[in-house]
Amino acid sequence: MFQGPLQESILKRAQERGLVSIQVHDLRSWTHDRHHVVDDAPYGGGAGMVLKPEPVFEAVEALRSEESAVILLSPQGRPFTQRLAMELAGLPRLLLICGRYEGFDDRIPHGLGAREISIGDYVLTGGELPALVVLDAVIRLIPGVLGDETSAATDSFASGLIEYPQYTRPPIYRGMAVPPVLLSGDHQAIARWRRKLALQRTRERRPELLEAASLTELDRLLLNEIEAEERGLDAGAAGRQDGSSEPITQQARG
Ligand code: JFE
Repeated sequence: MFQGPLQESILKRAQERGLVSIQVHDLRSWTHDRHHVVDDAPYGGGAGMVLKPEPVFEAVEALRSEESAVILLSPQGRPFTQRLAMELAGLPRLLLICGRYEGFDDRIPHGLGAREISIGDYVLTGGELPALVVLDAVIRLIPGVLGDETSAATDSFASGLIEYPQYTRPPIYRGMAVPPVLLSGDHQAIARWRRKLALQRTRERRPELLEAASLTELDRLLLNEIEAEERGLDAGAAGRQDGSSEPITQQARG
């Protein structure tokens, strides 16, 4: 499950450049029985099996150093966010524990002082894919991993809003036009349009982000324009003052 994602593209290059070092271990190496059993039935009954504490404690004790932050991937964890990715990117060493079955003995996170992290409110079959998601989000924040031209500081969520829509050539594709303001060369008008679209999309798709964002005077003005357009007041005109256009054919908005 790990070799594919870790041996491709940016994560591969980051390792080759010595910017990060990743070791994958098999929990079964820390069992003592003939069949390398790492699961057992839950106390109290119920369906499914649970990850046993002994192999996990022995593995973590063998692998952790003073500087290791121990992380357990779990649907019951704290939400993984860009903020948490940035925090983890500042730590010297992470030890990610991936379970299987229907969960793990709760003495594992407690006894190891592990931070339980969830990558989202859906249930996967194990912690491997969540661990890869965390690795990917964290590693790309390590200085030198992305090209110098790319700044993780300008990513979605860095501003607290989701990003404005982007376009590339051709200017018209299958009847869908690139908003003319982007071809105008008017950098101030482009910046205003982008900010407005970021606000509009955030309002439509992630209103809770808009509540938490710190908005400028211009943002309030742009939101007023968006709300006026939505109410159908001044229909058309308000939307075109900023250089956006009516679509040639139906075009998804925001
Ligand atoms: C494991 C499973 C039913 C676990 C622990 C280990 N965000 C996120 N979704 N799914 C996971 C994380 C995840 C992480 C580790 C995992 C799922 N499972 C399956 C099934 C209850 C569970 O509670 C086993």
